[in-house]
Amino acid sequence: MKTRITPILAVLGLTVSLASAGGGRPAPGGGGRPGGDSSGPRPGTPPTLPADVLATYDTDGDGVLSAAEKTAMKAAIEAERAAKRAEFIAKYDTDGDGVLSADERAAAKAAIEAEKLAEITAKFNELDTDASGGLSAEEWAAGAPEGADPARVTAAFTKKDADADGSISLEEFTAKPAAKDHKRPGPHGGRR
Ligand SMILES: [Ca+2]
Ligand SMILES: [Ca+2]
Ligand SMILES: [Ca+2]
Repeated sequence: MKTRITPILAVLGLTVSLASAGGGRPAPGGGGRPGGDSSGPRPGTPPTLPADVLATYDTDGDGVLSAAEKTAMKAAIEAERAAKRAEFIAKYDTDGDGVLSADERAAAKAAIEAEKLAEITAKFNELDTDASGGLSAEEWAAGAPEGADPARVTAAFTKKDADADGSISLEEFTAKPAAKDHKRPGPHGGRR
């Protein structure tokens, strides 16, 4: 289920970046990992790059990305993002003026939410094998990923079953998980 939602989240992320792109470009090169380059002696397998990425951008085939290859990769990724952004805008730019107005953005968000809800509902119906309109603990467990820790599956069921009637309704199923991580006021203030 996680994997199904991820692409949508990616789109949502795009929405967010669109929102921030309205005023100006997002800070270039910000964030990233502290420490920069991976200087660890790890022959053959750079930890951060999947083989297909390497295959695509390691143009001289020496197995590592040179600075120039990295630059090309960044440019390619940026171009891809721009293309996706353009596609996204084109999709939701209903008045065709080339930009997303607040209304259009809201519509885009609603459409994405609706899509997400439809997907979650489909998943729910898939799990609700007896079509009772609720997920029993058994139905829930049957939908758990193979090899999942039963205790955790049960715990997740209990958590989802907000009214504790032993069945997860569609409403309970689609409800956003309650924010459970209270920020503990740690003794070591915020680090920058
Ligand atoms: Ca528009
Ligand atoms: Ca059921
Ligand atoms: Ca319930």
